[in-house]
Amino acid sequence: MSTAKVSGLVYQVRYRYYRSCKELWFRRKSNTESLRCYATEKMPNISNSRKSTLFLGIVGVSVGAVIGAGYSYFKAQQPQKHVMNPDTGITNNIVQDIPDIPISRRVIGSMDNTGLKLKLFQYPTCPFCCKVRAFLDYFGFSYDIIEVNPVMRQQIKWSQYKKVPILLVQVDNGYLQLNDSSMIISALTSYLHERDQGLPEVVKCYPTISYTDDDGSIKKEIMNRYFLMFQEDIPKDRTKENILLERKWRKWADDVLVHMLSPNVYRTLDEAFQAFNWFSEVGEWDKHFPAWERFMIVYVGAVAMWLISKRLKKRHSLKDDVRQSLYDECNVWLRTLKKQGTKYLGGSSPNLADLAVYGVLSSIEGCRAFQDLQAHTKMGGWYQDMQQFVQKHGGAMLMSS
Ligand SMILES: N[C@@H](CCC(=O)N[C@@H](CS)C(=O)NCC(=O)O)C(=O)O
Repeated sequence: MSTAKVSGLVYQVRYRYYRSCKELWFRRKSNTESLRCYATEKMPNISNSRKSTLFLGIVGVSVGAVIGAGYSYFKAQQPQKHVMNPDTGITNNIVQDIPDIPISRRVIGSMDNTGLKLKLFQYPTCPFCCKVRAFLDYFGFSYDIIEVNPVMRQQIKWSQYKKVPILLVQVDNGYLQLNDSSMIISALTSYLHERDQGLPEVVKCYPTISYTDDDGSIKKEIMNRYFLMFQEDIPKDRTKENILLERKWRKWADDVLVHMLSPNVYRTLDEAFQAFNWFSEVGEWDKHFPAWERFMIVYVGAVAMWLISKRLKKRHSLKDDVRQSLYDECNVWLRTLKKQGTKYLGGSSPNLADLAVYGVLSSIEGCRAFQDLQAHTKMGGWYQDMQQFVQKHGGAMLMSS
């Protein structure tokens, strides 16, 4: 890669990184409102020296108040402290000591010519994991799957990041750890377009930062996770507009559509048990976990999720009839496609937003909520076409380009 290309990329990354940081900075309210000035109408009759002491005192207090107010105002305008997370920050997060965890399943993409050795730690029906699998399958990657026990999570004990999906990419000195579904998808897509850089270089474009939230808690955020990193020009088959649109709807899948799922899937205890039994079936939990563990996951998981889903319904302001909220959001998606006049958001073939929406919905495919969705909306036709595309590795031509 030429120096010009590298500096172009570095500039883009810096620009996007600082811009994203800026969005995270929270400003505290100014407390200058609390300052008031009081004046007495008439000075009491007191001696000159006492008068000058009083005068000096008043001047001192006023100057102090002005400086204090100025300082508070200045501080209030400053961004909250944010720090690069040393574990998953700008330097690649390489893990060396991964215990020997048995692989649950191996997926072979016959056209995969990347040479990447990928391990996906997942729950089979987690919407974020389904999104990553939809992406990997569509583009025809080969990868190993490791099923994680969702209650004990012993398969990811080695990781500081405690959510799934986690993708490990084998590198010379260990494994490069990629956390977060959207970051995984953006990094791998960028890599497919710019292979001469190497994945570790691409991953540097997605640093993690920590920041203090309004409530004082420490939060972490992966920068640029919806951004594709092209070194110079955008690819010939893309326009700036469709890149922006794709990004917008990828975010929608994570921020809106995903929140429709739990209240619908765990709407009643009966539906929650039915859902967990389906999870057990697709994840082949009978093969990967001992019977007592499976029994515990299904029973503890179903009751816990049924209870939690009530809170999630409130938190995300779903309607009393939660199904209606799910139908409404899917209709928003269908109307967008109709307005654009194309079968997929990507045009005649899917883009990353189509894959995200499909991936999220595929996580509830065996649940009653999904049957109801098909019966009450026109989502079924689009979904089945997407499924064909993904299962037939419709995007694998990018492997050969
Ligand atoms: N932003 C993350 C969210 C991942 C996430 O929340 N995963 C859930 C499973 S669906 C999780 O692992 N939760 C923690 C847990 O199960 O203990 C992503 O897109 O990958």
